Amino acid sequence: MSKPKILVARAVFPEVIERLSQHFEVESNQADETWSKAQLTDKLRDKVGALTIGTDRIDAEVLAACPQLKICANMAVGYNNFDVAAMTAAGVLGTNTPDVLTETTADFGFALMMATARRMTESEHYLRAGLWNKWSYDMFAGSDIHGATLGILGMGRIGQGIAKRGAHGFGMNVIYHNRSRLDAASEAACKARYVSKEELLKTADHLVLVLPYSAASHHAIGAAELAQMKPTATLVNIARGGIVDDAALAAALRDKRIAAAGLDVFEGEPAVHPDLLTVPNVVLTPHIASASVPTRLAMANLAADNLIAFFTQGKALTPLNAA
Ligand code: 8YV
Repeated sequence: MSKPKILVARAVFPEVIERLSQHFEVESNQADETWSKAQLTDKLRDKVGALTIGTDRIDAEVLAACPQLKICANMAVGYNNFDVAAMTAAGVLGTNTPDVLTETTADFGFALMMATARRMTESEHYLRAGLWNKWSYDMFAGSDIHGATLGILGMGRIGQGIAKRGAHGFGMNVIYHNRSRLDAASEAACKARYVSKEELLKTADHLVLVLPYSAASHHAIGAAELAQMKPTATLVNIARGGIVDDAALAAALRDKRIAAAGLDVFEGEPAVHPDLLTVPNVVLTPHIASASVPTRLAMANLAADNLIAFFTQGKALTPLNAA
């Protein structure tokens, strides 16, 4: 019997391709070519499954052209690249990779917050440029992490991971806002207090964004929200581009309406708003919050396991819809 045909849309660990090849006829993209939506659609046309990443858009148009498709396994916890309603209507299952990246991503969110507050990128550029010829008392003086108020917008698994690091490791006062309030035990574990979005913006010394992207969270932080923050505050976005209005943020950073920002995700990435590249008080990283070797391997394996379980046992491990 011939094996089911799947597409692995982006380059991935060779051992994962090898595992998948035991179960499937795999078309892969180990050269990591950038495919247009039309090219992706064309490659998916004769496939029953796909391993995708956050930039592979699966919507009604793609689904209509690929009637054999049964499952798309995203190698990401976020899945705003999937039109889940259209997938359900087309009978296509979506899966993501929760849990395996929580701690690694929380580590990175915390690291980015610290680098932002303590001006690490800015000061390294200064040193590398050969500008350091004497020490001064206020040279790159930033703000403290320990004892400060940590605000978290979006209190899912990763948000709670960051809250725990702040509360237990650094004695931070943790406040959060979320679509729904956590239960008392989860709040206690994070030592976190639920507040309104307005109070969060006004009170946080360091505000970390960890909410999923949707039409409702588009530009959740724009000029009006930035205006409510303390002039000494920092903002960190490890969630998704589009949650922050990057043009408004660049203007706020330039005018010192907030002290600094740390950004791992961008509107329209891999393009970065040109104004963000010219302001010094921002730490910029290329969407790497989950990028430790063990975690990326675990994500790829979980995506592969979803495909294997779906075709061998009729049930995926981490489904997003009931298709
Ligand atoms: C992914 C991410 O690496 O999991 C997510 O939602 O943003 C990252 O961990 C990226 O989206 C590639 O799929």
